[in-house]
Amino acid sequence: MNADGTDVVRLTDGPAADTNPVPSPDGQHIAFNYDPDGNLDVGVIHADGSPGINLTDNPAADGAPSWSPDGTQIAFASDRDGNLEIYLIGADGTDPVNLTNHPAADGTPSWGPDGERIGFTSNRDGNLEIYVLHLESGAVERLTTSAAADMGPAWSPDGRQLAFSSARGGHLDIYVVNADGSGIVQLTDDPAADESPRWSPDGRYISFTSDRSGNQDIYSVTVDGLGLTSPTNNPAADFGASWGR
Ligand SMILES: [Ca+2]
Ligand SMILES: [Ca+2]
Ligand SMILES: [Ca+2]
Ligand SMILES: [Ca+2]
Repeated sequence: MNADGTDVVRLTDGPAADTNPVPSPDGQHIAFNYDPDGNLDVGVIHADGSPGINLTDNPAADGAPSWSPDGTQIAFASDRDGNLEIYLIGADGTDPVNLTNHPAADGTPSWGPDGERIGFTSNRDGNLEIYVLHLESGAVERLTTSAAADMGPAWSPDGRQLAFSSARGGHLDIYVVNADGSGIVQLTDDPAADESPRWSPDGRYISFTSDRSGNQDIYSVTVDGLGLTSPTNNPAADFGASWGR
């Protein structure tokens, strides 16, 4: 879909809800959440709509896919080991690895553009916060410290910032934070729930979902917070904003 709302393309046609489409870095594949057989899985299909694979194919709930920058792996969240963890898996469905191994709920991975860091959400310190996992060392760094829910991080294309949603202002709004946890800036301020931020490829806009019009629509805001547009204004629910590449 273009930023002006044209060229909306239906990518899946399953009986269950298919949400959160995420294009691969080369644009050739789409990863998405779906429910093919009674539990949530991550599917990967060809961008032209030809059949793909059930990437996870596990009785647990598997979702929230995020591609590695080189397109060879996908990070996702699953409770297959008893609580939510972040996993890596080959883009062909091989060799899932538990990255977080923590009794708290760890979810919504976002793979950084340098390939070396994964942002995620966890309640391991008592409430939902944004964390960064350094893949080589295994070190986990906490970026937020608010008593409210902070969640759903998304790396900027230049790797310098993460967008996230937070209820710290009394309702869910979109914020950005530098990758070292400094410089938090609030981009939206609306009583509706603004969430699931996604950066435009040029890093100038952040799209997000909001129910501010009474149903779920996709909006975008300029990163300086001065402009808000609504590419979709559809009476049906829109979920999972994702910029094409
Ligand atoms: Ca599953
Ligand atoms: Ca966990
Ligand atoms: Ca928090
Ligand atoms: Ca809001």
